[in-house]
Amino acid sequence: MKRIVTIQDVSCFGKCSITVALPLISAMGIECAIIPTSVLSTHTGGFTGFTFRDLSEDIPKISDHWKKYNLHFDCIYTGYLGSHSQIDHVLNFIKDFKKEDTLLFVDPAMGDWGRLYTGFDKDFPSHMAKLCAVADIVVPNITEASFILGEEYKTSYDEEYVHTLLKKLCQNGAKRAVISGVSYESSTQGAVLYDSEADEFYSYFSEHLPVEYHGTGDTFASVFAGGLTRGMSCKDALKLAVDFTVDCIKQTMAEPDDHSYGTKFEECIPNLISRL
Ligand code: PXL
Repeated sequence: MKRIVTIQDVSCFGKCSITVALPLISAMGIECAIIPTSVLSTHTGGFTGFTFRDLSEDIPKISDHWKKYNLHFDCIYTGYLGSHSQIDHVLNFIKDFKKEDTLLFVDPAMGDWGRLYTGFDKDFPSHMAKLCAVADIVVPNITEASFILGEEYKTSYDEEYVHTLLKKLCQNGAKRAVISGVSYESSTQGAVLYDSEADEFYSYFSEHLPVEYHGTGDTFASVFAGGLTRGMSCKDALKLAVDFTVDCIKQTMAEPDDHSYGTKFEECIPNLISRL
């Protein structure tokens, strides 16, 4: 059985980060260990007055304990990290636990719609860039890619802009880069991949739905990381992750209650399993 450790926050209500990654990765038949980096009462989008408990100090302690048991991970998947020091702790964890056969999958979750999420200062992206530099695969959205690279954020762009961002993400050190939430025309949205070793691009698009729900980036990243860890090709894993994310969005749209804090991904899990 394959094993992933995911390192990101616990948002107690709101469906993102660990509360999305853990059920999806488990459903994909992969053991999922976790390192919670902070505990928030809700995620930071659409809620005010949320609590934030920083668990940075626990990261090296958990790591030291695990070293005694020689734990092996097929994939280290990092997501939202709430402070500069958490990034430093994660870099140390990687030194100790990334082996030759460990995939380092980095989702630099820190912003969307051209803005950083509440709580991040302007220096945070350059710190996150250090983690992206050591990744086997890095999966930002357009906002995150532009912040990491210090490039202009554009709401309307063409393939050349996206390809340039992808190449620059690999020049920063990542072996492969994927940008999610790419939309060249209003009716389609998807993800674009660049593999620096093969010098090859691949894109996969699905429908662009006129809604925004929290946690869709985490849904995409969890299924993509899961697919790669199961040994799927990068293209197949990317396709699965895009299709599943769209499936979750459609499922959420189908019921008219206000559910913008997260998607109804749970109801789509049987569809995910049927495609493995
Ligand atoms: O989905 C990304 C995410 C993860 N964790 C926290 C967040 C967000 C996005 O807003 O606030 C705490």
